[in-house]
Amino acid sequence: MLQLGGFSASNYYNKVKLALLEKGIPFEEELAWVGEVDLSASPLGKVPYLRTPQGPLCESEVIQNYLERCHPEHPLLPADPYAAAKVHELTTFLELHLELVARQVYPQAFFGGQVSEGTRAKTAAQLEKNIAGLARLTQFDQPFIAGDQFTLADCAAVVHLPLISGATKVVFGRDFLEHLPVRDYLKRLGERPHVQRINADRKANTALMMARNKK
Ligand SMILES: N[C@@H](CCC(=O)N[C@@H](CS)C(=O)NCC(=O)O)C(=O)O
Repeated sequence: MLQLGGFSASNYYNKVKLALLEKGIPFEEELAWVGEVDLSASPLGKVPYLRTPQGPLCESEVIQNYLERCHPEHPLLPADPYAAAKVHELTTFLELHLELVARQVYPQAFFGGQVSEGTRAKTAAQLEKNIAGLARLTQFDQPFIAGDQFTLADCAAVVHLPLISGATKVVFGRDFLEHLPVRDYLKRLGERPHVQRINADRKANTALMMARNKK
């Protein structure tokens, strides 16, 4: 049985958990908080990681690709190579150019910290530019982010976009995604039972994480 390591408040953990659920692959969850991760499974202590019968794997994109190859039934990638590359392009774009940029202000947005004015200004400028770029890749007007099929890019978008909206709202007083139909997209995706499960688990685990951090 596959074991997914990490915790359900993590967006990258949830990206993989959603793919496992949508593909119908049986798995167990191995709770590992930041700072308590088995470094032989994830050398930088990041989550998620996956324990497979052959050994561990880290990096959510790598794990998703492994799952796709091992379980071609219920595919989350189109068969056409170009269409599949467009799915990866969306995920890569979302993570490198939006999520990792917004992450600079998460300490202030979500963890009661403060980031410098320089970091805030740089993050705001980069995000504005990169969100305009995202809007050239997808209009969010199709049922799913890459077209008419639920794909791995939706597993990423549905967990990363709310964080980018939330972080920009708290730190800059404005949701930087508000001019795109992202809310409608997330509402549509939120009708899926597995997305509902991810969100419920995230809320419960976030409460647990907050309680732990207070101790
Ligand atoms: N590129 C990694 C990112 C994973 C990541 O940054 N996870 C966060 C939790 S959302 C984490 O483990 N942070 C702890 C750390 O970086 O030390 C992936 O796709 O799996």
